[in-house]
Amino acid sequence: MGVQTTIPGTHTREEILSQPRCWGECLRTLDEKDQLRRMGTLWAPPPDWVFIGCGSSYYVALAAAASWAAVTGLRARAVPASEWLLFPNLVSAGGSPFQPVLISRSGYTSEVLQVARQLELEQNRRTLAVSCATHQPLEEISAMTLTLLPADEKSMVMTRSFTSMLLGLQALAAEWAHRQEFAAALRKLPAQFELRLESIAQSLAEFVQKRDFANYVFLGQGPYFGLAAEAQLKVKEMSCSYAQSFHTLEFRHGPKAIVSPETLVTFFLSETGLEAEREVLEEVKGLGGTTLVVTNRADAALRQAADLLLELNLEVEEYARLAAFIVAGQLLGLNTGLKKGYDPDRPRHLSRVVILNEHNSADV
Ligand code: F1P
Repeated sequence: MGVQTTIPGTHTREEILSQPRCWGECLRTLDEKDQLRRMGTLWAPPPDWVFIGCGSSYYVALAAAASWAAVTGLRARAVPASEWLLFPNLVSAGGSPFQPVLISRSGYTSEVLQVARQLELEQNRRTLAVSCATHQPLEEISAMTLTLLPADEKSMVMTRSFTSMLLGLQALAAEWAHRQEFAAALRKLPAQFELRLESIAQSLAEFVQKRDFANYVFLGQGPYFGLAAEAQLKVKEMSCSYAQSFHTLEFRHGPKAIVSPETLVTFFLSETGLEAEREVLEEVKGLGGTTLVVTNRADAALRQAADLLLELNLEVEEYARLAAFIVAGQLLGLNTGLKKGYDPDRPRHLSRVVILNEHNSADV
């Protein structure tokens, strides 16, 4: 066991708190290099978009696909790279033309590279890629790569790479659909969230110090479901706690049996589905659960039902706020891991990239 060289969680904390600055840097770089406009002129937009990744990058794909459909009006879905490899007929059923987008912070993940090679080399399909690294295999295989270098991390777990790749894909959607007002909203987000981040980080740290939980549930609908999935992964990776995610209203259909005061149920509340989601929140509170509510604006009823309320108060449209919402899940994982004596910079059992070799069954 090497000598501990830094305070546990140092890199991860710095990377989480650097996100507003990082987002601004990534978006400015894309604009200065005119990368989005060039990507937008590559080829005619096909009718169906498929976003592909693994782990956190698959959850980027979930949030990016929801954003893509909302911003462009085109069909968009997310698929784990392993599904593409093991069940190709399920994911490309119907044979209609589609645009694959491959998402990988490192550009080295074996399953993503296998899909990229199959699509580009065997099926002669042009792929788009998004990554936080350069001079890596995915960039060499894909027709064009959106590279967000300021977002790369020293840490194992993905935090600013997750939000920056989501923002990069949302900015590409705005470019592709000529949605100038949405493009402008994305560029306003960093400065607005910078003003809120410190108080959110402080509230979460204090809350985690005061309370202990046996398990964690994260709920979200629409584009927030990908964020709920990412939040449960952050808490698992950084604190080795039991965490799950569901579509908010799905929680009623059985999983709510788990609710107790030791269950922390986090709601990523949408604007679009607020009234229906609020009812689940009040039901969980009535069952004795502990609630963490992440919302853009809160009314008296939400304040009443939340054991911890994180109100973002951002002056940008709903889909432009998604990157800011997930930060609460990142900070919950970090603080919980530190409290439990783990080092979030060195999560148990994990590697920064999953490289499969000839002995791994997924190596198809
Ligand atoms: C994907 C990934 C991460 C996970 C861990 C292992 O990496 O599964 O989501 O947190 O770091 O790798 P990448 O393809 O985005 O580089």
